[in-house]
This record gives sequence, C-alpha cells and structure tokens, in this order.
Amino acid sequence: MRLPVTAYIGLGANLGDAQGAVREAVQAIAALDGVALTRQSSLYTSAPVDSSGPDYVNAVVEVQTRHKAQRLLRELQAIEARAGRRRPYRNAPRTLDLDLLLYAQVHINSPHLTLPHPRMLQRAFVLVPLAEIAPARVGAQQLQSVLGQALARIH
Ligand code: PH2
Ligand code: MG
Ligand code: MG
Repeated sequence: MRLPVTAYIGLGANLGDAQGAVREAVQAIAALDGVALTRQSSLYTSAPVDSSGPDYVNAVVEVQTRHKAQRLLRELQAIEARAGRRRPYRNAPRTLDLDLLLYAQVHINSPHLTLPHPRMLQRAFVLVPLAEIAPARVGAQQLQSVLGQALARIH
C-alpha cells in the first residue's frame, strides 16, 4: 500500500448556490475512498479574477491520500461533473471548480496537470485560505503580494 501524501485542494464556485456547492464538495472529497480530509479553511468571497459573473465562494482543504496525483485529479473532476460543471470557455463562471494546488512537494508538468498549481501564487482567493490551514506552505512575501486583492471571510 502506498503511504499517504498530504495534498491541498482549492474549491471555488460562482453560479447558483455557490456556498452550498462548496460545502457539499468538501463532504464529497471527505467521502472519497483513499482520501482523508484533515483540515478545512474558512469560506471566503471575492470578485471574479480574470472571470465573470457573480462573486465567487472559495476555500482550501487539506487531505491525506493514497492516490497518485493524476488519480486524485480524476476523482475531483468527477465531483465537478456531478455538480453540473460545464466548460463552455476558459475561466467561465462555474457551479464548482476543484483545483489540485499542492501534492506533497511534487512538481509535475504534464498536459493534464501542473503542480504546484501554476496560478496559485497570484491569487489571494487561494493563498489566504491556504495560509489559514497550512501557514508553512505560504511565504510571507507571497502572501503580502496578493493582500491588495479584495477578499472577505464569510464563515
Ligand atoms: N477561479 C478562476 C478564475 N477566477 N476568481 C475568483 N474570485 N475565484 C475563483 O475561484 C476563480 C476566479 C479559475 O479557476
Ligand atoms: Mg480554478
Ligand atoms: Mg479548475
């Protein structure tokens, strides 16, 4: 059996009941075989960044998983699909977005998966909730550089 690995997943939604979708997705992640949910950030809201539509609800969770990164990604995509995720165009408003942010200390550059997530360092809606649950994984200067982006903690 593979040893469990610590991974971080970013959650986002801005269509329909976005808060409900994020909360349900946390439960769906916790229910995955081979995945244990170990930490969960607060929920945050922010205006769309390079996207459109209503304000987003975002959060980050920490899991321990025995799955390989690609397999974990496929499980997350299945949860997105069950939440009615459509992909009409890049950064379209969405019912649910689950992004694999970090998987142990692994670096991957494949057509389907880039780790660490290539845009996470530019986004307060990722770095702030990540720093809340995993302060050691976010540098003070990285956090400082996104604090100009408006973001409100909701719960
Ligand atoms: N996700 C995007 C693009 N823009 N903006 C906010 N505020 N929150 C997101 O989750 C988000 C975004 C692409 O996945
Ligand atoms: Mg995303
Ligand atoms: Mg995504």
